[in-house]
Amino acid sequence: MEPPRPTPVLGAMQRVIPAPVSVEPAAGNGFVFTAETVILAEPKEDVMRVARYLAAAIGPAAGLRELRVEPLTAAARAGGVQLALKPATPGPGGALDESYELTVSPERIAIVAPQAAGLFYGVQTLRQLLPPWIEYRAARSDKARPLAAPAGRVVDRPRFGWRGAMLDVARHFFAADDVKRYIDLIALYKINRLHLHLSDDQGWRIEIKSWPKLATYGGSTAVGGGAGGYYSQEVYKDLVAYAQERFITIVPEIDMPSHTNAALASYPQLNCDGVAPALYTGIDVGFSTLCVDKPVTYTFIDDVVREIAAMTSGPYYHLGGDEVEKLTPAQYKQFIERVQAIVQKHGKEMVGWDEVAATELLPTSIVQHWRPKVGESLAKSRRIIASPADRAYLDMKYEPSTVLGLNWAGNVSVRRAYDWDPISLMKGVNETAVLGVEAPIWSETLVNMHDVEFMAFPRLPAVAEVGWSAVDRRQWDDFARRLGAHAPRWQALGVNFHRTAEIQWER
Ligand code: NGO
Repeated sequence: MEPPRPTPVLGAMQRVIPAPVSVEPAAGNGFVFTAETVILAEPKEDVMRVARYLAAAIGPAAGLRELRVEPLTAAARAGGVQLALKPATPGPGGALDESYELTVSPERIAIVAPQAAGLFYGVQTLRQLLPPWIEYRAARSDKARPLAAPAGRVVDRPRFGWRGAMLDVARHFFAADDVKRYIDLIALYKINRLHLHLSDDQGWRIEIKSWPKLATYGGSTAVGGGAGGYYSQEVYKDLVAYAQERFITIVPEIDMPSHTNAALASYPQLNCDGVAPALYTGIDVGFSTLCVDKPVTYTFIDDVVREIAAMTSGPYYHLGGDEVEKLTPAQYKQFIERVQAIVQKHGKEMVGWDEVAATELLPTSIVQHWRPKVGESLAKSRRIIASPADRAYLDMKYEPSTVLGLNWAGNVSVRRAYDWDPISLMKGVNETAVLGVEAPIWSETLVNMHDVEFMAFPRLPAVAEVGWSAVDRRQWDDFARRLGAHAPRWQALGVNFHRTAEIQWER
Protein backbone atom coordinates (compact mmCIF):
# COMPACT_ATOMS: atom_id res chain seq x y z
CA MET A 1 0.00 0.00 0.00
CA GLU A 2 1.20 3.51 -0.84
CA PRO A 3 2.16 5.44 2.30
CA PRO A 4 0.13 8.61 2.80
CA ARG A 5 1.74 11.60 1.10
CA PRO A 6 2.91 14.16 3.63
CA THR A 7 2.20 17.84 3.19
CA PRO A 8 5.25 19.28 1.44
CA VAL A 9 7.54 21.31 3.65
CA LEU A 10 7.28 24.65 1.97
CA GLY A 11 10.47 26.54 1.50
CA ALA A 12 12.54 24.15 3.64
CA MET A 13 15.37 24.53 1.14
CA GLN A 14 15.46 28.25 1.89
CA ARG A 15 15.83 27.87 5.62
CA VAL A 16 19.19 26.24 5.99
CA ILE A 17 21.59 27.77 8.54
CA PRO A 18 24.46 28.37 7.90
CA ALA A 19 23.59 29.51 4.37
CA PRO A 20 25.04 27.05 1.83
CA VAL A 21 27.02 28.10 -1.23
CA SER A 22 24.05 27.33 -3.46
CA VAL A 23 20.55 25.98 -3.02
CA GLU A 24 18.35 25.02 -5.94
CA PRO A 25 14.88 23.78 -5.07
CA ALA A 26 13.41 21.52 -7.77
CA ALA A 27 9.82 21.39 -8.91
CA GLY A 28 7.72 18.34 -8.08
CA ASN A 29 7.83 15.69 -5.41
CA GLY A 30 10.69 15.14 -3.06
CA PHE A 31 11.88 11.93 -1.43
CA VAL A 32 9.40 10.01 0.72
CA PHE A 33 10.72 7.73 3.45
CA THR A 34 9.01 4.35 3.65
CA ALA A 35 9.52 1.13 5.58
CA GLU A 36 11.74 0.01 2.68
CA THR A 37 14.07 3.01 2.83
CA VAL A 38 17.66 2.07 3.53
CA ILE A 39 20.81 4.10 4.04
CA LEU A 40 23.49 3.00 1.61
CA ALA A 41 26.91 3.99 2.81
CA GLU A 42 30.35 3.53 1.35
CA PRO A 43 31.78 0.67 3.45
CA LYS A 44 34.42 2.69 5.27
CA GLU A 45 34.43 3.06 9.03
CA ASP A 46 34.02 6.84 9.22
CA VAL A 47 31.32 6.86 6.53
CA MET A 48 29.45 4.04 8.26
CA ARG A 49 29.60 6.08 11.46
CA VAL A 50 27.91 9.01 9.73
CA ALA A 51 25.33 6.59 8.33
CA ARG A 52 24.55 5.20 11.78
CA TYR A 53 24.26 8.74 13.15
CA LEU A 54 21.76 9.57 10.40
CA ALA A 55 19.84 6.36 11.01
CA ALA A 56 19.53 7.09 14.70
CA ALA A 57 18.62 10.74 14.10
CA ILE A 58 15.76 10.31 11.67
CA GLY A 59 14.87 6.63 11.64
CA PRO A 60 12.70 6.64 14.75
CA ALA A 61 10.89 9.76 13.58
CA ALA A 62 10.03 8.03 10.35
CA GLY A 63 8.58 5.21 12.44
CA LEU A 64 11.39 2.93 11.34
CA ARG A 65 13.00 2.69 14.77
CA GLU A 66 16.36 2.68 13.01
CA LEU A 67 16.82 3.04 9.30
CA ARG A 68 18.76 0.08 7.98
CA VAL A 69 22.35 0.81 6.97
CA GLU A 70 23.79 -1.22 4.09
CA PRO A 71 27.00 -0.97 2.12
CA LEU A 72 26.74 1.13 -1.01
CA THR A 73 27.66 -1.01 -3.98
CA ALA A 74 27.30 -0.31 -7.68
CA ALA A 75 24.29 -2.63 -7.80
CA ALA A 76 22.59 -0.77 -4.99
CA ARG A 77 23.02 2.68 -6.49
CA ALA A 78 19.33 2.85 -7.33
CA GLY A 79 17.59 4.32 -4.32
CA GLY A 80 17.61 5.08 -0.62
CA VAL A 81 19.72 7.61 1.17
CA GLN A 82 23.24 7.38 -0.22
CA LEU A 83 26.44 8.50 1.44
CA ALA A 84 29.35 8.39 -0.98
CA LEU A 85 32.91 9.66 -1.06
CA LYS A 86 34.40 11.30 -4.11
CA PRO A 87 38.07 11.99 -4.79
CA ALA A 88 39.37 14.88 -2.73
CA THR A 89 41.14 17.91 -4.11
CA PRO A 90 43.63 18.83 -1.40
CA GLY A 91 43.09 22.36 -0.08
CA PRO A 92 45.85 24.89 0.62
CA GLY A 93 48.31 23.45 3.12
CA GLY A 94 46.55 20.10 3.05
CA ALA A 95 43.50 21.59 4.77
CA LEU A 96 40.61 19.24 5.37
CA ASP A 97 38.04 19.54 2.58
CA GLU A 98 34.70 19.80 4.39
CA SER A 99 32.55 20.36 1.29
CA TYR A 100 29.53 18.28 0.28
CA GLU A 101 26.72 18.07 -2.26
CA LEU A 102 23.22 16.99 -1.38
CA THR A 103 20.67 16.02 -4.02
CA VAL A 104 17.09 15.08 -3.23
CA SER A 105 14.88 13.52 -5.91
CA PRO A 106 11.85 11.21 -5.66
CA GLU A 107 14.18 8.23 -6.30
CA ARG A 108 16.96 8.97 -3.82
CA ILE A 109 18.77 11.28 -1.48
CA ALA A 110 22.46 11.45 -2.35
CA ILE A 111 25.14 13.07 -0.24
CA VAL A 112 28.57 13.12 -1.84
CA ALA A 113 31.69 14.55 -0.24
CA PRO A 114 35.47 14.13 -0.37
CA GLN A 115 35.65 13.41 3.37
CA ALA A 116 33.39 11.91 6.00
CA ALA A 117 33.20 15.37 7.64
CA GLY A 118 31.45 16.72 4.53
CA LEU A 119 29.00 13.81 4.62
CA PHE A 120 28.23 14.70 8.23
CA TYR A 121 27.53 18.32 7.24
CA GLY A 122 25.32 17.08 4.41
CA VAL A 123 23.42 15.06 7.00
CA GLN A 124 22.92 18.20 9.13
CA THR A 125 21.56 20.04 6.09
CA LEU A 126 19.24 17.12 5.36
CA ARG A 127 18.05 17.23 8.97
CA GLN A 128 17.15 20.89 8.50
CA LEU A 129 15.24 20.06 5.31
CA LEU A 130 13.04 17.63 7.23
CA PRO A 131 10.14 18.87 9.35
CA PRO A 132 11.00 20.08 12.87
CA TRP A 133 8.84 17.40 14.51
CA ILE A 134 11.51 14.79 13.77
CA GLU A 135 13.41 16.30 16.71
CA TYR A 136 10.72 15.52 19.30
CA ARG A 137 11.46 12.62 21.58
CA ALA A 138 7.79 11.74 21.27
CA ALA A 139 8.29 11.35 17.53
CA ARG A 140 10.41 8.35 18.39
CA SER A 141 7.51 5.96 18.61
CA ASP A 142 6.58 2.87 16.64
CA LYS A 143 3.89 4.69 14.72
CA ALA A 144 4.82 5.29 11.11
CA ARG A 145 4.62 8.94 10.24
CA PRO A 146 4.85 10.20 6.69
CA LEU A 147 8.17 11.88 6.23
CA ALA A 148 9.51 13.59 3.11
CA ALA A 149 12.44 15.75 2.06
CA PRO A 150 11.88 18.46 -0.56
CA ALA A 151 13.44 17.99 -4.01
CA GLY A 152 16.46 20.04 -4.94
CA ARG A 153 20.18 20.35 -4.74
CA VAL A 154 22.57 21.94 -2.25
CA VAL A 155 26.24 22.57 -3.01
CA ASP A 156 28.21 23.67 0.00
CA ARG A 157 31.58 24.27 1.57
CA PRO A 158 32.71 26.30 4.60
CA ARG A 159 34.51 29.62 4.37
CA PHE A 160 36.66 28.94 7.45
CA GLY A 161 38.21 25.80 8.90
CA TRP A 162 37.81 26.97 12.53
CA ARG A 163 34.16 27.29 13.53
CA GLY A 164 34.22 27.17 17.27
CA ALA A 165 32.11 27.37 20.38
CA MET A 166 33.51 27.72 23.89
CA LEU A 167 31.99 26.68 27.16
CA ASP A 168 33.28 27.96 30.51
CA VAL A 169 32.83 24.94 32.78
CA ALA A 170 35.00 26.55 35.48
CA ARG A 171 32.87 29.41 36.85
CA HIS A 172 29.95 27.01 36.97
CA PHE A 173 30.37 23.32 36.31
CA PHE A 174 28.36 21.56 33.62
CA ALA A 175 28.28 17.79 33.85
CA ALA A 176 29.30 15.60 30.91
CA ASP A 177 25.70 14.99 29.78
CA ASP A 178 25.15 18.75 29.56
CA VAL A 179 28.29 19.12 27.47
CA LYS A 180 27.10 16.29 25.21
CA ARG A 181 23.80 18.04 24.72
CA TYR A 182 25.66 21.23 23.80
CA ILE A 183 27.80 19.23 21.36
CA ASP A 184 24.65 17.87 19.73
CA LEU A 185 23.16 21.35 19.43
CA ILE A 186 26.24 22.98 17.92
CA ALA A 187 26.70 20.07 15.49
CA LEU A 188 23.38 21.05 13.89
CA TYR A 189 25.07 24.32 12.84
CA LYS A 190 28.28 22.71 11.54
CA ILE A 191 30.49 23.94 14.38
CA ASN A 192 33.72 21.91 14.41
CA ARG A 193 35.59 23.02 17.56
CA LEU A 194 34.49 22.94 21.17
CA HIS A 195 36.88 24.84 23.39
CA LEU A 196 36.44 23.84 27.05
CA HIS A 197 37.61 26.42 29.58
CA LEU A 198 38.60 23.79 32.14
CA SER A 199 40.07 25.87 34.94
CA ASP A 200 39.83 29.31 36.47
CA ASP A 201 40.02 31.00 39.86
CA GLN A 202 36.73 29.45 40.92
CA GLY A 203 37.28 25.85 39.90
CA TRP A 204 39.56 23.21 38.39
CA ARG A 205 37.43 20.80 36.36
CA ILE A 206 39.68 18.02 35.10
CA GLU A 207 41.30 15.16 36.95
CA ILE A 208 45.11 15.30 36.88
CA LYS A 209 46.44 12.05 38.31
CA SER A 210 49.84 13.45 39.30
CA TRP A 211 48.21 16.41 41.14
CA PRO A 212 44.94 14.93 42.42
CA LYS A 213 43.91 17.79 44.71
CA LEU A 214 43.45 20.12 41.74
CA ALA A 215 40.16 18.42 40.96
CA THR A 216 39.08 17.09 44.35
CA TYR A 217 39.78 20.31 46.27
CA GLY A 218 40.27 22.96 43.54
CA GLY A 219 37.14 21.72 41.78
CA SER A 220 34.97 21.61 44.88
CA THR A 221 33.21 24.93 44.45
CA ALA A 222 31.99 27.49 41.90
CA VAL A 223 30.94 31.13 41.55
CA GLY A 224 28.49 31.86 44.33
CA GLY A 225 29.80 28.98 46.48
CA GLY A 226 27.90 26.10 44.85
CA ALA A 227 29.09 22.50 44.72
CA GLY A 228 31.40 22.57 41.68
CA GLY A 229 32.57 19.29 40.16
CA TYR A 230 35.11 17.92 37.71
CA TYR A 231 35.53 15.44 34.86
CA SER A 232 37.43 12.26 35.64
CA GLN A 233 39.90 11.33 32.91
CA GLU A 234 37.55 8.56 31.76
CA VAL A 235 34.67 11.02 31.43
CA TYR A 236 36.85 13.55 29.61
CA LYS A 237 38.06 10.91 27.13
CA ASP A 238 34.48 9.92 26.51
CA LEU A 239 33.62 13.58 25.77
CA VAL A 240 36.53 13.84 23.34
CA ALA A 241 35.28 10.72 21.53
CA TYR A 242 31.64 11.88 21.56
CA ALA A 243 32.66 15.19 20.01
CA GLN A 244 34.93 13.53 17.48
CA GLU A 245 32.07 11.34 16.26
CA ARG A 246 30.31 14.61 15.44
CA PHE A 247 33.44 15.98 13.72
CA ILE A 248 34.05 18.37 16.59
CA THR A 249 37.57 18.76 17.97
CA ILE A 250 37.82 19.45 21.69
CA VAL A 251 40.25 22.27 22.53
CA PRO A 252 41.16 21.99 26.22
CA GLU A 253 42.15 25.17 28.08
CA ILE A 254 43.94 25.39 31.41
CA ASP A 255 44.18 29.12 31.97
CA MET A 256 47.52 30.43 33.29
CA PRO A 257 49.53 32.20 34.70
CA SER A 258 46.56 34.19 36.02
CA HIS A 259 43.03 32.79 36.62
CA THR A 260 44.73 30.11 38.75
CA ASN A 261 43.36 30.56 42.26
CA ALA A 262 41.82 27.06 42.29
CA ALA A 263 45.27 25.52 41.62
CA LEU A 264 47.03 27.85 44.07
CA ALA A 265 44.49 26.94 46.76
CA SER A 266 45.06 23.22 46.14
CA TYR A 267 48.87 23.21 46.40
CA PRO A 268 50.74 25.70 48.65
CA GLN A 269 54.04 25.04 46.85
CA LEU A 270 52.69 26.76 43.71
CA ASN A 271 52.56 30.06 45.62
CA CYS A 272 55.64 32.31 45.90
CA ASP A 273 55.12 32.57 49.67
CA GLY A 274 54.27 28.89 50.04
CA VAL A 275 50.87 29.72 51.51
CA ALA A 276 47.73 28.46 49.80
CA PRO A 277 44.97 31.05 49.46
CA ALA A 278 41.35 30.18 50.26
CA LEU A 279 39.05 28.91 47.52
CA TYR A 280 37.45 31.77 45.61
CA THR A 281 33.80 32.12 44.62
CA GLY A 282 33.59 35.75 43.46
CA ILE A 283 33.90 37.06 39.89
CA ASP A 284 36.89 39.42 39.93
CA VAL A 285 39.71 38.68 37.48
CA GLY A 286 43.47 39.29 37.29
CA PHE A 287 44.40 38.85 40.98
CA SER A 288 45.94 35.37 40.96
CA THR A 289 49.18 34.18 39.41
CA LEU A 290 51.36 31.10 39.41
CA CYS A 291 54.83 31.69 40.88
CA VAL A 292 56.76 32.08 37.64
CA ASP A 293 60.21 31.94 39.28
CA LYS A 294 59.81 28.58 41.01
CA PRO A 295 61.00 25.40 39.21
CA VAL A 296 58.08 23.43 40.70
CA THR A 297 55.69 25.60 38.68
CA TYR A 298 57.10 24.15 35.46
CA THR A 299 57.06 20.59 36.79
CA PHE A 300 53.40 21.16 37.57
CA ILE A 301 52.69 22.60 34.09
CA ASP A 302 54.57 19.79 32.38
CA ASP A 303 52.50 17.20 34.25
CA VAL A 304 49.23 18.95 33.47
CA VAL A 305 50.00 19.42 29.77
CA ARG A 306 51.28 15.85 29.44
CA GLU A 307 48.18 14.29 30.98
CA ILE A 308 45.74 16.47 29.07
CA ALA A 309 47.60 16.15 25.76
CA ALA A 310 47.53 12.37 26.10
CA MET A 311 43.73 12.36 26.44
CA THR A 312 43.02 14.86 23.67
CA SER A 313 42.84 13.57 20.12
CA GLY A 314 42.87 17.03 18.49
CA PRO A 315 46.10 18.94 17.81
CA TYR A 316 45.37 21.95 20.05
CA TYR A 317 46.12 22.95 23.64
CA HIS A 318 44.95 26.35 24.97
CA LEU A 319 47.10 27.90 27.71
CA GLY A 320 44.88 30.92 28.40
CA GLY A 321 47.34 33.74 29.07
CA ASP A 322 44.70 36.45 29.57
CA GLU A 323 44.35 39.26 32.12
CA VAL A 324 47.61 39.06 33.99
CA GLU A 325 48.00 41.93 36.44
CA LYS A 326 50.61 40.60 38.84
CA LEU A 327 53.58 40.07 36.48
CA THR A 328 55.88 42.44 34.60
CA PRO A 329 55.70 42.27 30.78
CA ALA A 330 59.14 40.60 30.78
CA GLN A 331 58.03 37.93 33.28
CA TYR A 332 54.87 37.33 31.27
CA LYS A 333 56.76 36.95 28.00
CA GLN A 334 59.24 34.50 29.51
CA PHE A 335 56.45 32.48 31.08
CA ILE A 336 54.35 32.15 27.91
CA GLU A 337 57.36 31.19 25.79
CA ARG A 338 58.39 28.56 28.31
CA VAL A 339 54.90 27.04 28.47
CA GLN A 340 54.64 27.20 24.68
CA ALA A 341 57.73 24.99 24.52
CA ILE A 342 56.14 22.52 26.95
CA VAL A 343 53.00 22.38 24.82
CA GLN A 344 55.13 21.78 21.74
CA LYS A 345 57.11 19.07 23.52
CA HIS A 346 53.85 17.22 24.18
CA GLY A 347 52.96 17.39 20.49
CA LYS A 348 50.27 20.07 20.51
CA GLU A 349 49.79 23.45 18.85
CA MET A 350 49.41 26.22 21.38
CA VAL A 351 46.40 28.51 21.49
CA GLY A 352 46.28 31.59 23.73
CA TRP A 353 44.09 34.64 24.34
CA ASP A 354 45.29 37.72 22.43
CA GLU A 355 47.65 38.94 25.17
CA VAL A 356 50.04 36.18 24.01
CA ALA A 357 50.49 37.97 20.68
CA ALA A 358 53.02 40.22 22.46
CA THR A 359 55.39 37.27 22.97
CA GLU A 360 57.63 35.31 20.58
CA LEU A 361 55.22 32.77 19.09
CA LEU A 362 56.02 29.64 17.11
CA PRO A 363 54.55 29.61 13.57
CA THR A 364 52.06 26.96 14.71
CA SER A 365 50.75 28.94 17.68
CA ILE A 366 47.29 30.47 17.47
CA VAL A 367 46.10 33.78 18.91
CA GLN A 368 42.47 34.10 19.98
CA HIS A 369 41.36 37.70 19.50
CA TRP A 370 38.91 38.75 22.24
CA ARG A 371 39.53 42.37 23.30
CA PRO A 372 37.49 44.46 20.90
CA LYS A 373 40.43 46.75 20.07
CA VAL A 374 42.89 45.27 17.58
CA GLY A 375 46.44 45.83 18.82
CA GLU A 376 49.61 45.97 16.77
CA SER A 377 50.82 42.60 17.98
CA LEU A 378 47.63 40.93 16.75
CA ALA A 379 48.22 42.35 13.29
CA LYS A 380 51.52 40.49 13.03
CA SER A 381 50.11 37.17 14.27
CA ARG A 382 50.26 34.30 11.82
CA ARG A 383 47.25 32.29 12.99
CA ILE A 384 44.21 34.03 14.46
CA ILE A 385 40.76 33.03 15.68
CA ALA A 386 38.24 35.85 15.91
CA SER A 387 36.18 36.05 19.12
CA PRO A 388 35.69 39.82 19.51
CA ALA A 389 33.79 40.20 22.79
CA ASP A 390 31.41 42.86 21.42
CA ARG A 391 30.28 40.44 18.67
CA ALA A 392 31.03 36.84 19.55
CA TYR A 393 30.83 36.67 23.38
CA LEU A 394 27.52 34.99 23.96
CA ASP A 395 27.67 35.74 27.68
CA MET A 396 27.01 39.42 26.93
CA LYS A 397 23.43 40.52 27.54
CA TYR A 398 21.23 40.76 24.43
CA GLU A 399 19.72 44.03 25.56
CA PRO A 400 19.86 46.07 28.77
CA SER A 401 16.84 44.21 30.18
CA THR A 402 18.39 40.74 29.75
CA VAL A 403 18.62 39.28 33.25
CA LEU A 404 21.45 36.82 32.58
CA GLY A 405 24.89 37.75 31.35
CA LEU A 406 27.47 40.51 31.65
CA ASN A 407 27.78 43.74 29.70
CA TRP A 408 31.38 44.88 29.97
CA ALA A 409 31.67 44.72 26.16
CA GLY A 410 28.21 46.20 25.62
CA ASN A 411 25.02 44.44 24.63
CA VAL A 412 25.23 41.89 21.85
CA SER A 413 21.97 41.70 19.94
CA VAL A 414 21.45 38.89 17.43
CA ARG A 415 22.14 41.39 14.68
CA ARG A 416 25.45 42.45 16.28
CA ALA A 417 26.43 38.78 16.63
CA TYR A 418 25.64 38.27 12.93
CA ASP A 419 26.47 41.44 11.06
CA TRP A 420 30.26 41.44 11.06
CA ASP A 421 33.11 39.96 9.13
CA PRO A 422 36.24 38.73 10.90
CA ILE A 423 38.56 39.89 8.14
CA SER A 424 37.31 43.46 7.80
CA LEU A 425 36.77 43.80 11.56
CA MET A 426 40.35 42.95 12.48
CA LYS A 427 41.94 45.82 10.60
CA GLY A 428 45.56 45.35 9.60
CA VAL A 429 45.45 41.60 10.04
CA ASN A 430 46.70 39.43 7.20
CA GLU A 431 43.67 37.72 5.62
CA THR A 432 45.35 34.37 5.32
CA ALA A 433 46.12 34.43 9.06
CA VAL A 434 42.43 34.22 9.96
CA LEU A 435 41.55 30.61 10.73
CA GLY A 436 37.96 31.39 11.62
CA VAL A 437 35.64 32.37 14.43
CA GLU A 438 34.65 31.16 17.88
CA ALA A 439 31.71 32.03 20.12
CA PRO A 440 32.64 31.80 23.83
CA ILE A 441 30.12 31.47 26.65
CA TRP A 442 31.51 32.46 30.03
CA SER A 443 29.48 31.25 32.95
CA GLU A 444 29.82 33.77 35.79
CA THR A 445 26.03 34.34 35.65
CA LEU A 446 24.96 31.03 34.11
CA VAL A 447 24.27 28.23 36.53
CA ASN A 448 22.80 25.50 34.33
CA MET A 449 22.26 24.49 30.71
CA HIS A 450 18.91 26.22 30.66
CA ASP A 451 20.82 29.49 31.14
CA VAL A 452 23.53 28.53 28.64
CA GLU A 453 20.96 27.73 25.96
CA PHE A 454 19.22 31.04 26.52
CA MET A 455 22.47 32.88 25.74
CA ALA A 456 23.49 30.57 22.86
CA PHE A 457 20.20 30.55 21.02
CA PRO A 458 19.71 32.31 18.72
CA ARG A 459 23.17 33.88 18.67
CA LEU A 460 25.21 30.71 18.24
CA PRO A 461 23.65 29.99 14.80
CA ALA A 462 24.48 33.63 13.91
CA VAL A 463 28.19 33.21 14.66
CA ALA A 464 28.13 29.75 13.04
CA GLU A 465 27.01 31.39 9.81
CA VAL A 466 29.76 34.04 10.10
CA GLY A 467 32.20 31.13 10.19
CA TRP A 468 30.66 28.96 7.48
CA SER A 469 29.02 31.12 4.83
CA ALA A 470 30.66 33.24 2.15
CA VAL A 471 30.32 37.01 2.58
CA ASP A 472 28.09 37.30 -0.49
CA ARG A 473 25.67 34.75 0.98
CA ARG A 474 25.23 36.68 4.20
CA GLN A 475 22.58 39.32 4.53
CA TRP A 476 20.83 40.23 7.79
CA ASP A 477 17.18 40.33 6.60
CA ASP A 478 17.53 36.99 4.88
CA PHE A 479 19.25 35.47 7.92
CA ALA A 480 16.61 36.86 10.28
CA ARG A 481 13.90 35.18 8.22
CA ARG A 482 15.72 31.84 8.16
CA LEU A 483 16.44 32.10 11.88
CA GLY A 484 12.78 32.68 12.71
CA ALA A 485 11.97 29.43 10.94
CA HIS A 486 14.24 27.48 13.31
CA ALA A 487 12.05 28.17 16.36
CA PRO A 488 9.81 25.11 15.92
CA ARG A 489 12.92 22.90 15.68
CA TRP A 490 14.36 24.34 18.91
CA GLN A 491 11.00 23.88 20.56
CA ALA A 492 11.04 20.24 19.52
CA LEU A 493 14.60 19.87 20.84
CA GLY A 494 13.60 21.52 24.11
CA VAL A 495 16.06 24.39 23.61
CA ASN A 496 15.47 27.35 25.90
CA PHE A 497 15.97 30.09 23.32
CA HIS A 498 15.55 33.84 23.69
CA ARG A 499 12.53 35.04 21.72
CA THR A 500 14.13 38.38 20.98
CA ALA A 501 11.89 40.96 19.32
CA GLU A 502 14.50 41.35 16.56
CA ILE A 503 13.16 38.20 14.92
CA GLN A 504 9.70 37.18 13.74
CA TRP A 505 9.42 33.73 15.18
CA GLU A 506 7.61 31.02 13.29
CA ARG A 507 5.16 28.96 15.33
C1 NGO B 1 37.13 37.92 29.62
C2 NGO B 1 37.89 37.21 30.71
C3 NGO B 1 37.10 36.06 31.33
C4 NGO B 1 35.68 36.50 31.64
C5 NGO B 1 35.02 37.02 30.37
C6 NGO B 1 33.60 37.49 30.63
C7 NGO B 1 38.70 36.63 28.68
C8 NGO B 1 39.52 36.03 27.62
N1 NGO B 1 39.02 36.71 29.96
O1 NGO B 1 37.49 37.14 28.46
O2 NGO B 1 37.75 35.63 32.48
O3 NGO B 1 34.94 35.39 32.12
O4 NGO B 1 35.75 38.08 29.81
O5 NGO B 1 32.97 37.99 29.51
